[in-house]
Amino acid sequence: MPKSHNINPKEVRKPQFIEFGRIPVNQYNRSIEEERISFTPDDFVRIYHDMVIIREFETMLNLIKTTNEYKGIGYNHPGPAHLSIGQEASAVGMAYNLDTDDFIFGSHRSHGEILAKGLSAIHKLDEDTLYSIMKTYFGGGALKVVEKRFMGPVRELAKHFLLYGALAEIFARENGFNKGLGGSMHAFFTPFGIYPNNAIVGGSGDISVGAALFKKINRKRGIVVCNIGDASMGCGPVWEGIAFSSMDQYKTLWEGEHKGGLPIIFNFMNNLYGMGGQTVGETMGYGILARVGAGVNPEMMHAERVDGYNPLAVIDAFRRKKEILLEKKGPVLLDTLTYRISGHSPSDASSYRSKEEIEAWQKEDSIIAYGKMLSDSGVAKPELLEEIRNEAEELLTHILKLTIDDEISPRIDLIGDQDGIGRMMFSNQSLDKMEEGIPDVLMPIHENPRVKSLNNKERFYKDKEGKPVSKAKLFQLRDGIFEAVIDRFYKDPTLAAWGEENRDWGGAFAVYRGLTEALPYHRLFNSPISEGAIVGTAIGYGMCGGRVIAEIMYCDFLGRSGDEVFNQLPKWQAMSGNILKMPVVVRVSVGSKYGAQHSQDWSSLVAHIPGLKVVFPATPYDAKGLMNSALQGTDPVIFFESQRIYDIGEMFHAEGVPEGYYEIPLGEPDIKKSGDDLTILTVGATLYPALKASETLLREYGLSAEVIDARTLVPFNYEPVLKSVRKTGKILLASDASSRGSFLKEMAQTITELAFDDLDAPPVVVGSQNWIIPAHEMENFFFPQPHWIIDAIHKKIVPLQGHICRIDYSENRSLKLNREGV
Ligand SMILES: Cc1ncc(C[n+]2csc(CCOP(=O)(O)OP(=O)(O)O)c2C)c(N)n1
Ligand SMILES: [Mg+2]
Repeated sequence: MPKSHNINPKEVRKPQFIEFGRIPVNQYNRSIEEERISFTPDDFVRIYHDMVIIREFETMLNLIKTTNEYKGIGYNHPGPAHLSIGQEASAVGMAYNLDTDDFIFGSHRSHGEILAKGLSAIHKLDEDTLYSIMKTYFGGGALKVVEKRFMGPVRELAKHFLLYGALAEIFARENGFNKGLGGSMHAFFTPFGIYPNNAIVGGSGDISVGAALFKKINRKRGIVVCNIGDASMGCGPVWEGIAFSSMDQYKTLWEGEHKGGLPIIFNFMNNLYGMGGQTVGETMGYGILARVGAGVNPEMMHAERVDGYNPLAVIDAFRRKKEILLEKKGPVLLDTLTYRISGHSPSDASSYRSKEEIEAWQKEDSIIAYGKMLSDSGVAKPELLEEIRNEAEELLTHILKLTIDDEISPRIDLIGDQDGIGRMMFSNQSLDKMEEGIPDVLMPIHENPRVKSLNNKERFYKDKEGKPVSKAKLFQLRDGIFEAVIDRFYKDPTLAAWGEENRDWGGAFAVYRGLTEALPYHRLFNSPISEGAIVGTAIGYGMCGGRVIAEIMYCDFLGRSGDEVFNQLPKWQAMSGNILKMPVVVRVSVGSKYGAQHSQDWSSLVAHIPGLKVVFPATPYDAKGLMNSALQGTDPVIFFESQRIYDIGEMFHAEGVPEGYYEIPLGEPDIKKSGDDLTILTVGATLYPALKASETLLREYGLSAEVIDARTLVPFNYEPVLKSVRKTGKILLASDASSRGSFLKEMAQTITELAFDDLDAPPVVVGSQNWIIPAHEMENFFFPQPHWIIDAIHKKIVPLQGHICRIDYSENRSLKLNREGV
């Protein structure tokens, strides 16, 4: 179904000029007097108060880090503390107009933003809601600690709770907002709309766009603010996130209430440095960061530079920008100019900037300057401001004492419970849908053309007479995946899918053909060629509570989403202390025929990373059942599909692939052919060469091989494999991954440990060569072939009578190849 946007050559070939509009820079110039219509005296003072709390919190941390002491209280904190002393006005200004429905994401330097947003939420929530949040969060552990020692109004109590929860998180205590598993650079508290902060520079750049998508697709209230540093403008995920957030399709193709721009502000906390690199004059070339917005879209992202040293200027900007987002005219770029007086980290010797520069900014210190504005205008007497500062010191002293007391604030118990963190890696839930509701679809499922055509397909590879079914009539592996996917789209209203060529094209390999007819744009759409953001946005969408299928067109492109797949997707469930779930399935297609950069099986790389489930089906029956399980779960699943077998029919279940719903639990290997003399364990498409090898072994050498299809790499139940090995005493493992560092080696090692006494020979791994993948015509020299398996058995496991090896599996060659690094 082509889009109706015809591109007219007469139009686009016309000569013209691109005109840029003006980008405001530090245009705010109102006095306190003029602002009195927008703020009460209490509001003005609260802004001061919030800045002071943040300053004192970080001053305390700075002293703890540099002198191991604050107000005579000693403590050693070996972990990180990236302070934002100097940046308080930016944080408070940012949070002032945000509601708890508005989500903020941040960076490694986000303590100030957490506290600012928390204080803003405490001010806005009614007391009952506030108390109930504190009481129910992780069973009220943190509340009990602060409540026992403070009798006062709920909002004041909530301040104690906020400071204690944040500090306990930084000091890795169980009462921390994330059970101490996130720490300084990752801490967050979702009930106040504070979403993950990210130790990877620019990491929030695409994740936050996923949160904005979640709001838009699921009609949720609120906006998203992505707080990141100026130097993160050099990061791929930030550019990709911006591209993703500013796609034309939101305004041109999405329909009804879903039409319009994404509700997101990229708020660059522009302190002019990235560690020691100066972003103006050295490491970037934008001059004024806000300029970048000009190139992104005709609206120039409504970009603006705002003076982040004046809280009122930032509040004003956020008020105006939030309106733009609510009018569905996002995204917005804000360049919030500020300065970090503290070092990048407490060990920073500030060798990259002059003393004069720091002193000049200190002279303009926002807390002093704003305090002066309040006292000069008569809004607050200097004594009141002093009292606020003194109270902040007292409060922080109190909170510090509570937090560092091992009795009051212990760490999670890893002696009594060795697997305490391990259990948090996955949420392991089984949910039909992430939310109640009626899914947005365009037609009843039975009217879908692909669904109808699948009704007429043969669900087993042979017909009743035992003849192979033609490809045109065959229910293929790709059809199994399709059935699981479309079924879930009709069950779970939150499910959305995106990736390159996901829509009109029908998926690059025809897995999604038929979905375009079934689904509106907001549930299935083409993404930019931004593999980082394809996964990153899925992460943001998932952590907000939506289920998503992201697609990476070729496994080789996983490299482009390395940070998202290795650092973000697997970690947020545990780093949140299990507050977050991650119902994200990443479909990854493993290619062939296209050479070195389009044919790699990188399942081993992914299986190495704790926190990911890794699936690699090889049959239509398994593909459907495993996809159903992946989509029923709440954990991140990397779902590998081999392009070599997308069109294969079901060969193992004579009754064919069921039309209805069924699940195959993740982690259960499957015996595809039973045998007594030798076990062959395969991953992915290598099942088929292994089966061929097993036929030859029986025919020519009288050896009966048991062929087991791993189906899943992580998790993995070794029992069926061990049972087989106990019977056969021998095992060979085969997959298309290059053999060095392959996950098969991990499996071989585990099998050796668990079944050493039952083995007649060491487990043998047959993987692909440690080469580039050559052209299709030479692929047989790269990927495991049936005769490689037989040669390896002969040479390394059991001599086969009369067998002559074609492959040199000698020890000498193995030593030589390893010596050469091949
Ligand atoms: C991907 C990545 N590269 C490098 C680092 C090391 N690092 C931590 S903070 C930082 C500077 C970031 O500057 P900016 O984004 O402007 O934020 P700021 O520290 O100024 O708040 C660097 C290079 C990192 N954490 N992540
Ligand atoms: Mg910076």
